[in-house]
Amino acid sequence: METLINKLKAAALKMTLLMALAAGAAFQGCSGTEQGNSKDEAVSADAATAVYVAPGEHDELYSFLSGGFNGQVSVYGIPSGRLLKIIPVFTQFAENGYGYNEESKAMLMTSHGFVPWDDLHHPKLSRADGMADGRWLFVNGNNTPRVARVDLKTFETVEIMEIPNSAGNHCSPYPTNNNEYVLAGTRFSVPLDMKGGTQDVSLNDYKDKFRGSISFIKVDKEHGDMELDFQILVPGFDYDLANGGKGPSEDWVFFTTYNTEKSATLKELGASQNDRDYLAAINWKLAAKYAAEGKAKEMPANYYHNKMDHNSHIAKSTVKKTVRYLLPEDCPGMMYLLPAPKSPHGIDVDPTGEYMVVNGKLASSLPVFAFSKMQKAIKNKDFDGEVNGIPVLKYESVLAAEVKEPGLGPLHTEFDGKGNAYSTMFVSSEVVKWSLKDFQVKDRMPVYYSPGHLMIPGGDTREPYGKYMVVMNKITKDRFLPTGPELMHSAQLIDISGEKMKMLLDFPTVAEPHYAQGIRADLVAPNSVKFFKLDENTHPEAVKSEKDVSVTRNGRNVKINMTSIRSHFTPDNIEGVQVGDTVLFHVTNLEQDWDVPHGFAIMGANNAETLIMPGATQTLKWVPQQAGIYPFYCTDFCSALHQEMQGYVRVSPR
Ligand code: CUK
Ligand code: CUA
Repeated sequence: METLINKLKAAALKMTLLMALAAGAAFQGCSGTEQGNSKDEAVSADAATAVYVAPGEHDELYSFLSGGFNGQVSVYGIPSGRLLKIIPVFTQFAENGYGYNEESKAMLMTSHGFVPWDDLHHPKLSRADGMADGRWLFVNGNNTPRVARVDLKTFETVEIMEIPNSAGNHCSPYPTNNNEYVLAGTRFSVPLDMKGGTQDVSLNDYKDKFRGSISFIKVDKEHGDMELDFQILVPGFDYDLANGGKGPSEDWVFFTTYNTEKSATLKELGASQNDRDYLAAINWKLAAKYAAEGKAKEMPANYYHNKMDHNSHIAKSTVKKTVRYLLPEDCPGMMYLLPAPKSPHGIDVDPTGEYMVVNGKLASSLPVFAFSKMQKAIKNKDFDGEVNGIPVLKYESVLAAEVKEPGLGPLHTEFDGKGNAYSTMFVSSEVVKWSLKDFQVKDRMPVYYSPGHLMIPGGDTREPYGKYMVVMNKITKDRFLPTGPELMHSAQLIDISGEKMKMLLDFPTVAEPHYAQGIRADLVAPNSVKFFKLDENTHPEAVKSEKDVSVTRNGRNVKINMTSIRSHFTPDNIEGVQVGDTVLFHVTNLEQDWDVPHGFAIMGANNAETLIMPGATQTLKWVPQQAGIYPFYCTDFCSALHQEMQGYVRVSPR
């Protein structure tokens, strides 16, 4: 009887959670905050001082927030919340011509053609010895599976690699503790027969013919260049999120999974078939060993790898035609499944590497697995069946503890390095602080509203910087002045240095942030490039002196190799262009000084504008349609004579 009541209670709670998750915003009332009452009693009295960075002063930390469906990364100073830069990654960006000028277009090429949009969720800083090293930022493109690398010397996207055998590159990218690999897992499983090519497979064959993939991307130690080494073709679940181990667990990476029923429709999520899904544990070091020892086979593939050259600043695409793969059933000891609450979201490993927190968004408790127990269970073969030859470990044998009543809808957890964990509760709209010592809840802080990820700078590393926490909310309601039907997305800064959390600041974000990374400013700022050296510019169309400029015709193509320097273009009067010519303006910015880009824009061009960094060369392509005089000008205010930085092209009838 007792158990029946408990079961009913559990079922009722699950329904409430499901309804709440589905209702989303409508459920906000449960945060206990009246809508429209944006004054928050939890705001610390000294909040203003804590976030005040005086004019001319610099922030203590950089934070890199994903832009979600705008395909960009935005950079904020912490604690001020000041927006410092927007870095376009999977999107064209008019501000600096990325994806518009001829040099950068190849960055956005894929096997599906030019795809200048993606859904960017997870920035991850490169690592050295388990700590963020401030060299590169890896990010995922969810929609057309891609992994990109941003160079933090220039804050530019320098590499984008498409991921084959993937659809919805969500549990991605995860650098191992010394960037040995960046791992990328597919969300949707895909039809695979290991022969490659497009497959016309019925969705009725989902169970038998679909598989997921975990990609192992090698990273060059010195330059960061990526290379897809091999993939593990895993059972056909949906893979949601991942995180790597540390210390004792550093050879492992963990993935949350759902749809372990392997069904092509999730419509019956409420009437769940399986009560549990899995946490997949993969020994990446062993996988690399298997691959190196010849266990990996090769299959046809078709994916683009785009790189921006350091010196010419020209992006080039290489099309790759094969990929190596491992099957877990052939690789004993490489992969295990740990039973997890149904449809878990984030998986987060604590700084010591002992605890794996599974954020079961539908569960009423937060299970914490112990790595030492996992190892013991593997050793003792404490198995509870298998899936596709992969052993399933017994829940009780790997469980360290369940955090009781943490809140509703746990999504993500980070750590402060002082023995505490902080979890976001999407439904009850709060951050909950709990202890890794006794697994008891210690504090709660309402946030506005429905938090997704949270980020403590270094909170995913060996040694977090446990002073601040940034919480990224899914819904903004009432925090800022209204801006039409859609409000700015929002993040909140919370002081976590004391026993109680203190609310410090709201700041609007550029589109929807999912995850973020934070790092001490002194690990990035000193390496920031001030300008590109003109004598290292290897662009084939660069002109390094005004006396070398030229206008050359070759059939219907006209090439204009020109220069810009405060405050003129050379040449600035251009004749000899005819209607229908393909005109390439190769503009070299001769400046050798910090922060002196020049813009170049010409009337009527559809890729109308670009911005050329000092020392670099960029190309704008133009096919004039009408005869006439076309002014061009510099778009970036560069000196008192900026307005005079202009010229004309005469386009004659043909
Ligand atoms: S996900 Cu968005 S809140 Cu794509 Cu990391 Cu969890
Ligand atoms: Cu150059 Cu304005």
